[in-house]
Amino acid sequence: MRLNELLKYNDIVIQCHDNPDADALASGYGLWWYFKNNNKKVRLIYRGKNMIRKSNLTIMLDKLNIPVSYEPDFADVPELLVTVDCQYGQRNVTKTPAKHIAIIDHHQIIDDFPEHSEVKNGIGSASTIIWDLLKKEGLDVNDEPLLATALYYGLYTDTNKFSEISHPLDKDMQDELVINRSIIVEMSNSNISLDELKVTGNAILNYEYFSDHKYLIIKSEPCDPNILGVMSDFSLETAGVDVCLSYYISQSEVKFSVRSCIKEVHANELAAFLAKGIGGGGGHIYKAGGTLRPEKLMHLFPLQTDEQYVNFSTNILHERMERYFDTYEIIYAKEMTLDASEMKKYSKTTQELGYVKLDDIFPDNTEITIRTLDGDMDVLIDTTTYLMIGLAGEVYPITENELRNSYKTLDKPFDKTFEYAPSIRNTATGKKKKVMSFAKTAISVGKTKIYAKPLTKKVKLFTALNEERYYTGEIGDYIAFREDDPHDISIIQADLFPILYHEV
Ligand SMILES: [Mn+2]
Repeated sequence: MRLNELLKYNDIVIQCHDNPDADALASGYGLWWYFKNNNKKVRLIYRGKNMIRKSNLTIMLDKLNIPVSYEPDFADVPELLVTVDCQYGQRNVTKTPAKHIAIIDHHQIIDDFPEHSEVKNGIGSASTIIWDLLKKEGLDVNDEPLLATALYYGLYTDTNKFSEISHPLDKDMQDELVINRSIIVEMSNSNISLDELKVTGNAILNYEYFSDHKYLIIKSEPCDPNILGVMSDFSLETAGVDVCLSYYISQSEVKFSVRSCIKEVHANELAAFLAKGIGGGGGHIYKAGGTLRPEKLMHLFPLQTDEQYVNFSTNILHERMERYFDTYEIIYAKEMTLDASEMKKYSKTTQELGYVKLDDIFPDNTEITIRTLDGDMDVLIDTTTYLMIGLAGEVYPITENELRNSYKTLDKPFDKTFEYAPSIRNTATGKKKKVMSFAKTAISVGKTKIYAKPLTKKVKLFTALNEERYYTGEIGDYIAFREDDPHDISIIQADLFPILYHEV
């Protein structure tokens, strides 16, 4: 959806979810600003039983001039109603009748969409979606410093102080916003009330420890989701604790936060596992979080009473935590080899990839950050380093020698579109360039053969080159090693394998 599609309406109401959080307020504010600039009659409201009381939010309303009003008894029927950070008809947003409905949200899709909607599941905050939509209309929110600060705080609070960010668009916004830092500091230091401090203490007191896999489960009363991160960060410092899950169950959702301090467990992967099919989860290697949706849980189990809902949610988290550690096998490629007798021999199929000469983009010796859908990567530019761009937009550095040995390079541009086009930022100056405009085509000519087989169990692979960070292979993906080097083990995605290799 483009925001300008909504300009055909004149009487517009933007509604946050009940008990609005910083992200709902910030994204609503961004949208309000857009309509105001376009001379529309626009109101920003929230409804429900409770007026905003949390100290960080009252500071936010006051210092950032958020033009929101509390309208528990709202009776007008606007021409257009936009719900932000929530979806019309869901139980966390009081129903407001309107002639037309739009929704802008970053939560799991559960219902049919109204005529106008922008719902992006993998994004860290609704603020990011608004920021992106405003950008597409050619607007720069940095022209309005208080708005920029609000959007930043929306993402900050929705991702546990940025620690649970996983989408590159979130990182782009975090980098590009010019904010009032002292207001952010003030808000984030009024985040916990004295009551919540007690909630934190009580939750930690009642931890459950599972010694077989050294993890801790902490159940809290419903609280600000950020407090879950506080609990698990603190508890992870305990000796003998490698992984920590903290969670609460509220009417509208189950929120959880995951921490890991061992290289064999990536918190983001565990979070995705816990929420698979019943919500969403993600973040970073060490810190991650997620949500389970009651509507999704109900598909698995008919939840009639609140007690059933609470018990079922509790059980499913416990059961998945326990099961997680049995779902995979760990391979340390430096010390291990695979049994070739169960594998078939393949050779690489000729294909077109992209390559980029890095010192075409920034001068020799520049430190850069390459941003892709899979994450950020820091690289120091030198005259012999190239970047390869794979079929799915994945990016990896390669030396000039490797490039010459395995590929035939052409002068032809490599023009492909990906969900998120990789970008390169000069780490020191912040100057950003699009990778694709420098990319040319390379044709693979590799003659090396591999042995490969599809995985029947999930694998965590520490390659010989990267002993610190594992690659995950799901069931159906291929595990392979090079005929000329049995320790050069790799994983190839199920959908890419038939494109990249053919049996010999
Ligand atoms: Mn949100």
